Amino acid sequence: DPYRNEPSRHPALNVVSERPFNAETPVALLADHFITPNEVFFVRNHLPVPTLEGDGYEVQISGLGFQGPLNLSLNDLKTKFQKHTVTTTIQCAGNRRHAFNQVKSVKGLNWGNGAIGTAEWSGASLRDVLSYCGVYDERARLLKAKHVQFEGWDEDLSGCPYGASIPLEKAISEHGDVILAYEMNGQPLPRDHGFPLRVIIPGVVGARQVKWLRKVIISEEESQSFWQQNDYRVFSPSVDWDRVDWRKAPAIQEYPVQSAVCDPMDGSIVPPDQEDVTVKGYAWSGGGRAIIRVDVTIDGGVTWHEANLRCRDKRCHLRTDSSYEDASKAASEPAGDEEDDDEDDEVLAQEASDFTTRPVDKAWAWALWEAHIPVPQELRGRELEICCRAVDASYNVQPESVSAIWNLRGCLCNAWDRVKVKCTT
Ligand code: MTE
Ligand code: MO
Repeated sequence: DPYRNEPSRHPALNVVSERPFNAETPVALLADHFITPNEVFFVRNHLPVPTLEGDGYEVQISGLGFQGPLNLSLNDLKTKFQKHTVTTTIQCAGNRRHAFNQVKSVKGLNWGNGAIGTAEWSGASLRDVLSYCGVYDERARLLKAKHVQFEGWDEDLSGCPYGASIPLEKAISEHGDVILAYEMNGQPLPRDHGFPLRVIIPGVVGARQVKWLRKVIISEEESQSFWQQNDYRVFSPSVDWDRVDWRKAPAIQEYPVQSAVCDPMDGSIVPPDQEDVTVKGYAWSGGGRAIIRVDVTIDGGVTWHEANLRCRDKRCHLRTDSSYEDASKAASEPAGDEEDDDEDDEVLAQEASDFTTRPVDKAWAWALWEAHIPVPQELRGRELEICCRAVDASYNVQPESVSAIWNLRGCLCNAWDRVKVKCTT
């Protein structure tokens, strides 16, 4: 049984599939914590979890620009390179897929809104590691290197490992903030999240952020893995499984703009005499594009209400541990110290609303939001549909309908989120 050595898991996770293990964070929990706790962070595994030891663990770096493959131990990564921390949101390309299934069924795990989370990841910067190995911009270009491939220790029955790649540019850019992470929220990586090492690629879809990292390969070609070539691509709604040609769409890298309602939950009940309804959720965009606005409506888009944003953009950039003492202190505080956390968020909420002083690029982490919407007399006692949509720093906005972006594999569902609540007792 390839699944006999799976780690134990927190009972609060909403399991989407047992083998391989896939589970989402309960959405009510997402909206309440800027940093998602490790134990309830969503898990997306394609294969059994490999059993690895930190001692003796090595990652192999090879490919164009090298004399030969170079092996770096976990200890090398911890001692030869500066430790960097980046606060970033990871979202699965299949997050919110259930909404596509309501239009016409798609192939894939039926994720709700909880295949997303935010953590503080620490490790060596991939840029530092590659430059240590002798890969620097000019030389890499001369050698026609264009991609960095990653392979995991998890394998399918034919011995094929999970794999993915990103453009070399993202890996070696000063602004890429890609790290080989050995810590998640100040703890060694949990087994489900890649122990002992994974790659964290801010602003990019979850599928490229390979866990249980075994190899890094600099190459002219993209990863040839199934997941890079024949999966995680998006086609027109008219393309079906008989006609799909995977070469006709690029592999997903940066995620588009997204938001979802976390509270109230779909199908919940709001007292009929309530004068206003409080709505909470998350918003995020790929490529470091900050969320600049979230709009919420309860009347189908006739009236929009602007939500208050809580974000920590200033802390989302890659940083060395010495320069952000307050942040590392906050991260090491025991969980459950909620009061301090909230105060912190409020200060930042004020800063967040001032775009003349706040940098809007490289916002790797999400914004949490909250709106208080008056319920007009005529809507009380009825069923309400709450919709939200976010706008990012490039003024990208979420599309209105799910059917317009339906695709056979059910990836990148970012249409307005819609939640129905009943105003009855
Ligand atoms: N890495 C390996 N080795 N194997 C996997 O199955 N799944 C990917 C990515 N990295 C995967 C992987 C996908 S699709 C996602 S969304 C993220 O891991 C999820 O990361 P998490 O499980 O830590 O939340
Ligand atoms: Mo994913």
